[in-house]
Amino acid sequence: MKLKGAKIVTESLINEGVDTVFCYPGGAVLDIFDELYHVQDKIRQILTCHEQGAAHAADAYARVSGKVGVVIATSGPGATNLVTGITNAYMDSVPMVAITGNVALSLLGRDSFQEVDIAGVTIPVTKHNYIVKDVKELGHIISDAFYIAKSGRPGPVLIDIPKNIQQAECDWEPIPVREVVYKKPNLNKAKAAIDIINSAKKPLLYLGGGCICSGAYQQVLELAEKIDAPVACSMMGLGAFPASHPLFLGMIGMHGHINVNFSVQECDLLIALGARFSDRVATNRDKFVKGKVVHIDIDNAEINKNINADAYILGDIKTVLTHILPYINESKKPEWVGRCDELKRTKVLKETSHKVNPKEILRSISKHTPNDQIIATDVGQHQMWTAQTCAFEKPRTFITSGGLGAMGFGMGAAIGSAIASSKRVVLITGDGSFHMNFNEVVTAVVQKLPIAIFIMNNNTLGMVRQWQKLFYKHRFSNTTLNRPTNYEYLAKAFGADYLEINDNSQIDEAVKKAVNCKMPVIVNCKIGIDENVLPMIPSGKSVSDMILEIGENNNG
Ligand SMILES: Cc1ncc(C[n+]2csc(CCOP(=O)(O)OP(=O)(O)O)c2C)c(N)n1
Repeated sequence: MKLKGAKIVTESLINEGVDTVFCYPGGAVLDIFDELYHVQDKIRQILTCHEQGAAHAADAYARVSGKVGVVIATSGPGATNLVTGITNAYMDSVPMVAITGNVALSLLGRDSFQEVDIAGVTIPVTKHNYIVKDVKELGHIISDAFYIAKSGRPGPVLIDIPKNIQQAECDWEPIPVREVVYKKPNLNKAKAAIDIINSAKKPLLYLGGGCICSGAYQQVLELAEKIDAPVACSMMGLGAFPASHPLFLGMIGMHGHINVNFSVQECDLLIALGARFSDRVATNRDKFVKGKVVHIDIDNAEINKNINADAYILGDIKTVLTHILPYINESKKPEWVGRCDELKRTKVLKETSHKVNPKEILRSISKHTPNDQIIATDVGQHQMWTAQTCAFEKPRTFITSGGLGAMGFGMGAAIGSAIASSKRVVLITGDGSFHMNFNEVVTAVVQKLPIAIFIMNNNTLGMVRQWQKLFYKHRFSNTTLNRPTNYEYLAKAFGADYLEINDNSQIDEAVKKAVNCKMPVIVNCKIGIDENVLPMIPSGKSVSDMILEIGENNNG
């Protein structure tokens, strides 16, 4: 059948199983939006306040649902506003398709109104991108884009569609959706890794986000229990293993639990699964691990990139584990497990009490929510407290900006999470981060999304203040906020509810109310300006340099 390019876009999206898009219109995508108008019953369309919010929402939608997130924006500023969101998805390996309009082909390259070479801009932060130059290619490009976004190591793909291509007509037939099929690992090549695993006396699993996007929970659990290996997660891996399981140790890395980083020092084998040894985990690459390393990952480029592997297997974690598990010998290691337990019991951070203790709020949230509660965060201290304190029992429940660390991720992420799950979502944000994206509270109100927004309001850009204390002798350059924002008025102005926590004694009641909200509610948590995130291994340093307390008046 003969269709307009813009109609090919909507038909192809429907054909790919897309039921939700996050979007913002403009001149260069009017044709596509006109077609979206006709398919409102098939594709839910979430109009955000800013394209960045739309991109973060599409990203979180993908993380929660396991599907490809879709965002649509206009040319020029619409397209450039997507860049942070696209980069965020790229850094955290999230499948996303971003569709942008552009000026007509005849106007490209002439500095036309709202013309930006968005394909050029996003080359380093997309898995692949396209400028559609012929309407006959459009259907295949969309089909390829979805396949590329979700196959191998997932990531974002951008399709830039000039206006005349949206208006041109050509024949279109639905293209069968290509499912991702993973190759079985070559067992001969995997033998070295299997032998090392079978001979380890003190193995430790290090789980990354790859375990979550692969859906390998059952296999990871089986491996851990079969070889009696305690389990550490990177921030991106939280939720890949139930936090209540006796073998679970906690989070690894710069702000990881003390015991976990000590266990890594003592293990004779670290089995990294879908994890990439980022500099937030291997803060000092030379001293990070003394034992052997077996690395299993889907991305060849990750092998020996940051940490050398004694053996590796390339492939999707679930597929690889399914095939190698029969060759892994069952073995009990009570001494090693006991040692890790002892570290877990004894290497505990001393917590001092505060008027409003942010960790107390997070513990209360854990207590009053189901074990599949989705918690999204922004970026800063509040993010690390959440990662350290909340017990993530299920995969796809901790939605956070890992690799990019993008303040402003939170509100969009909470919206995408709520829409993907049709459930109540908790957002933990900071006063700095919230000011970057609170416009999207309006989107949440319009969509009637039950999102409990906890602002850890410390009147500062807390994480940066902490670095200024430690490394810049308490010179607080541009981090103390003193903003007069009245969060109650702000909530009311946008149509959201409002609660306040001024004292630890108010925590439980406020949390209970907030996590039962039916509409967005802002909870203003007035925590102290000098709360710190500890422990901390400074960049480039190792476990022996771990900081366990920070004096407030010691001039750094
Ligand atoms: C877009 C962006 N700009 C700057 C930073 C640098 N940065 C990292 S954490 C942080 C402070 C965050 O402050 P806030 O959101 O109030 O959270 P807190 O650390 O106080 O919990 C800043 C400025 C960033 N990560 N992202």
